[in-house]
Amino acid sequence: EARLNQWFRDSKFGAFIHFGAYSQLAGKYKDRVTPKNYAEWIQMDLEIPYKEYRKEVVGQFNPTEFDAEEWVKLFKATGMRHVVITAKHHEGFALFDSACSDYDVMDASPFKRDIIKELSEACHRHGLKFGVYYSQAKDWSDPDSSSFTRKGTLKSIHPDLPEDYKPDMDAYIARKALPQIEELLKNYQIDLIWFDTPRNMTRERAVLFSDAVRRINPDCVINSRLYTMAGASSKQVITPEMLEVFDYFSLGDKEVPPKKLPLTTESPDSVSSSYGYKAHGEHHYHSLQELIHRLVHTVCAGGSYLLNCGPMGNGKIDPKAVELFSGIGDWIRDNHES
Ligand code: JFZ
Repeated sequence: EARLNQWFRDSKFGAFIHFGAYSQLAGKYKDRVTPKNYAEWIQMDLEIPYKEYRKEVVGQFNPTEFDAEEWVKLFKATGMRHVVITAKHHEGFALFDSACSDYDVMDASPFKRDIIKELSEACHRHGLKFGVYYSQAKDWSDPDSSSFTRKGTLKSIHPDLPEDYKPDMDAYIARKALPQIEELLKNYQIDLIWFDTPRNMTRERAVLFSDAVRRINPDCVINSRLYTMAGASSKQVITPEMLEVFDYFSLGDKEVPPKKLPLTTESPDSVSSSYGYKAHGEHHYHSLQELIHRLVHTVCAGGSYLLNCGPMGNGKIDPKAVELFSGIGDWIRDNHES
């Protein structure tokens, strides 16, 4: 019997894309290099105030060489069958045309092209399934989101707030996260939604999202990070109530799906030590051999492998990532029995 997520279980190999205003910084902002691995975390790790980031980074986001056709041809040649792109990462800037927030590609950046529209259409034209990553709890542009975990960061990123400001996560969800999920599901053909880092997500909050997704698009696949990082951490257990909410588990980086899980499992990974494009500071690419090993390891354990590349600020995928993707595609073709 075919299940809701049959296509996903058959896919086994997808492209993950971390693309946002941070991509153009590549790990460095005004001579300051991000101290951590992930280049997409630069605003938080360097504590760049929201107003400054909006003006200096989002206001400069102009990936004029972005070509959805070219990306999709590379993903197909790599042997990938689905694509998941960051529609909104923790920085809060949306790569699609959003009516409920002006912190989006149409209103806050000079680019003014709907990246989610162009990429989703190119994917469907070429027979690839299309999914969006959406950071439902963390949003550094919104003081009410569940973002400011490190002491002092609410104050440094939003300096105009009163000293005793108390974030109201439900207000953020009602005002932005939930309406944007509804917009994405209504305005684009979305096969999968990849929630992430569910800080302070309660069951009630998670159900708001899953109900909205199911109402608009009953067949959409939903990942476990809507509600829990169980699976990503071996210490957490999976309870039956979690199973109602989503369809599959996103495991931690480099993990093999545990055999006992009843659900479809997936391992996100990146071609390098960062998800967002990085050219400064601590950074290394994995070898082709290592990536093929991880792909085989994950798929042979029954899971799906979601391999990330972070396109550059101009919209091109960097040559090293292209080389690694192409190498994987060659390896799959060489080993395919037809
Ligand atoms: C999260 C994000 O914070 C990060 O920027 C990126 O989008 C990544 C795919 O997801 O980071 C995580 C979350 C969980 C693990 C690793 C990175 N984990 O459990 O191993």
